[in-house]
Amino acid sequence: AVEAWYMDSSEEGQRKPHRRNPNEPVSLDKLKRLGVFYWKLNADIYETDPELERIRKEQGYSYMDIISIHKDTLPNYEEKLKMFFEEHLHLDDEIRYILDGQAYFDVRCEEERWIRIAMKKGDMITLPAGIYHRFTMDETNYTKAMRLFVGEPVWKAYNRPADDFDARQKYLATASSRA
Ligand code: KMT
Ligand code: NI
Repeated sequence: AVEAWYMDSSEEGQRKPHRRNPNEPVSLDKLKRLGVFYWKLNADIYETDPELERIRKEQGYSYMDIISIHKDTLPNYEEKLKMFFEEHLHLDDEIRYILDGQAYFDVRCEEERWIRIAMKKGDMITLPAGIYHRFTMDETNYTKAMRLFVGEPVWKAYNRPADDFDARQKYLATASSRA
């Protein structure tokens, strides 16, 4: 399964793991209660994978594209990474499937602590609409990810504070009912 942990409080070096000492792991169950869902797939066969097909059908993930994040492949690399690492939310779910390489997704828990989720090849995750989160490369500086979306994609990110959106209020209401 995917590994997640509460982050330490240091702001230095976003690509470092930032584990606490001792490490404070976060379970998949805890992630579920925050509305974060996880699947493990075989990324070697993503082009023909019936399991991926099934998830896409069930969840209505009609749209998909593939983004390769590396300084030589992504236009405006540094600028984009800076944007991705700003704490933000979206009005729709953010669905990512790591096809190669690795990276971190950080999500805020209900107590405002950062949880770091170490995403590796074969890991697929959905972050619910309205959850505050951010993204960073790790020290390997390479990842290739499938981006999925229900219907026409909307990539717009709202940096914190963005508490007045319906999506945020709905998220807070459902997260507290799951707790
Ligand atoms: C986002 O909105 O946080 C992102 O799109 C992260 C980069 S996609 C691997
Ligand atoms: Ni995002």
